[in-house]
Amino acid sequence: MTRKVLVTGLLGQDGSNMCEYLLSLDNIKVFGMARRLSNPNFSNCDSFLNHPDFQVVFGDLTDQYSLDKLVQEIQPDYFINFAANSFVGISWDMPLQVFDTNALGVLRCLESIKRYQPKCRFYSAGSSEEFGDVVYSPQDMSHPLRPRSPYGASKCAARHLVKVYRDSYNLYAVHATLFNHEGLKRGKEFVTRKITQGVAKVHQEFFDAEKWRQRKGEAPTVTPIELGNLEAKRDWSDSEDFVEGVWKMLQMDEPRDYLLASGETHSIKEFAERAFFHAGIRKVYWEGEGVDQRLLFDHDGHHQVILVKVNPKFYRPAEVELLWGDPSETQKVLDWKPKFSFDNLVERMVLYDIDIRREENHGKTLRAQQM
Ligand code: G4F
Repeated sequence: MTRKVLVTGLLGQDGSNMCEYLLSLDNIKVFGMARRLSNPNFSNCDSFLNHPDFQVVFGDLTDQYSLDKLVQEIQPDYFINFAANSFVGISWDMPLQVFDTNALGVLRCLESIKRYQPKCRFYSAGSSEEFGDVVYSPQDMSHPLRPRSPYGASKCAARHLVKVYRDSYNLYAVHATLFNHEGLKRGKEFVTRKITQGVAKVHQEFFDAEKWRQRKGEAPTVTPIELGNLEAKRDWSDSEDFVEGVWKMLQMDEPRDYLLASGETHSIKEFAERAFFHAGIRKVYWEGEGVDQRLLFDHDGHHQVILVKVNPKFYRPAEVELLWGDPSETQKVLDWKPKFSFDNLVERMVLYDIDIRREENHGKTLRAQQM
């Protein structure tokens, strides 16, 4: 029998990866929900937009009516909520919008399911930001909730609401605490993509043959990547691994909460070093302290090239300094194992961004030749 799955957050990284994954399975009809924007960007959905078992639907987590209508019309067997305002940094600037989408949005989904499709299995995307100011490492499912941002608080509220609805109405509702997860569709406002796009730019500047010839004996001019807190540590995985884990959660007999993580933690500095490494820029070193820290490369043994520097405008009002998850219990229960390591992830993202830049540049050169 064909199962119907409603996936929200279609245009984002996780929503589109989830749709792609589900469409690789048999007997599943996927409804991808997007907001009605004046200029929506469907580029993350290129690979499946025309799939016969896929349909775009429009709705908004801040509009109960739109959710009710979709649930009544589709009668989904599964409702996977990946829609959110997912950028922690912006949550201090628009806390009400973030709370409305991330917390009340989950409440609206639960209400629609309770009223119109109580047999539907619901997934709510939780976050390691719920742990915030951590008291032990690695963090497991029992770690207390100590959010540090309006975003983290909104995810804690969603977590409580899922449990309340599960207990009160016997809904199959799951909230999973997902640690950081990245990939080729990651938005450029997040630190990993900002770094890999920045590295690709530096790579191009370094190896641009034209410029190189003109600069005999000089250090190449490159655009340093400007970052905030370099010491923060994150537990990074690949979103493609996580969507598979999420689907497994919804196949279990009983609903409960879960935690997905890699089980490793790395600093922003380490991410940047590995990213330059995979771009072939290897003998790099850090100099300075605090806001004066810089990642450097010695060109020809004596010209210092700045690759990364600190810009305090990227500091947050309150920081989560360390996230490091313990996925062992979830891995065992779900029989789930990630395919990508930290280093695979960095390498994939960097090489992908280098390729994109090459293609863009090739396009520019062709256009210039045609003029
Ligand atoms: O990449 P980030 O913006 O991700 P963050 O805040 O950890 O949140 C991500 O993971 C959460 C799960 O833990 C998700 F719930 C959430 O939706 C999102 O996917 O920042 C990572 C770290 C922070 O400590 C930040 O202060 O990088 C630090 N950082 C340093 N410089 C920077 C920058 N972050 C950004 N975005 N830009 C910078 O220039």
